[in-house]
Amino acid sequence: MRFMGSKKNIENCKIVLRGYPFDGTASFKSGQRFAPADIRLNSEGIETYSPFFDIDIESDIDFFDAKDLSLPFGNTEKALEMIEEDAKKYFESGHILFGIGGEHLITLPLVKACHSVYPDLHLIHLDAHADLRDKYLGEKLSHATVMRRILDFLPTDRFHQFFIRSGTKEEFEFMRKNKTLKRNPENTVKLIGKKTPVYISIDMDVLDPSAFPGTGTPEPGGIDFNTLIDTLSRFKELNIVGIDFTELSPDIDNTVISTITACKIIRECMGVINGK
Ligand SMILES: [Mn+2]
Repeated sequence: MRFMGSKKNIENCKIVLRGYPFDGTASFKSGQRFAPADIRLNSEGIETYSPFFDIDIESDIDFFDAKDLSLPFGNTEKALEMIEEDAKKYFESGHILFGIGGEHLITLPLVKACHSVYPDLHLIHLDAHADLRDKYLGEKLSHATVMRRILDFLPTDRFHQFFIRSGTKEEFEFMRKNKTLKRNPENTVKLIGKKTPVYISIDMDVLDPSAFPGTGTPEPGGIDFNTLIDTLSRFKELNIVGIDFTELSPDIDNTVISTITACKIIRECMGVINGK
């Protein structure tokens, strides 16, 4: 089964998958714009049944494939505006938006749109990189500044980072000062509670490059696949209203292992947000 291309009707589906093929600020290796198409193609290669969550995404999960949003190249601000506007209509209609990047900057308009509908939103951020620079290469809008831009409107006590292992001294000082880097997912779940709306952003380079080489800025010392799934499963009780998956750059890994891993994580994420 291909994830995307389902014939279901959007009105009957709680979850909407949407591709955002944008890599306009990728500063090292790019190609993240090709991820949604490659994920569609390779989702055929995995089972629809998840033994971990005991769900079959074909029969047990109602998700709608809204395909990709066509975005302009060379105009970052315009692309971000379009993503925000597009995402807002799904949040306003009560859907859980599952955004497929694209580079990590797409998370800024997605969280902005989500926050406009859910003002008490919390954000969980899984990544190798802190993404807390104020500017990167002179730019305020970058994959390396995305979380800092989100903190322009989201209070730091509603921001929870996991597995960060790379950043500047200033970024690590920021995380220490504001206590944004968390170690225990269960404590975060207790803190947030079961009713408060939550958005989860997953940068795939959170995985070790040995498990996920197909990404633009690989960072050694990462977690393995099972640790990621185990961590995500702890968030099952939360009221997840949005989730994104970013930074797969399929052409960097011609073994296709990274794309298949992406497909499996997306399937398991459906288990995490199932029924909410
Ligand atoms: Mn990253």
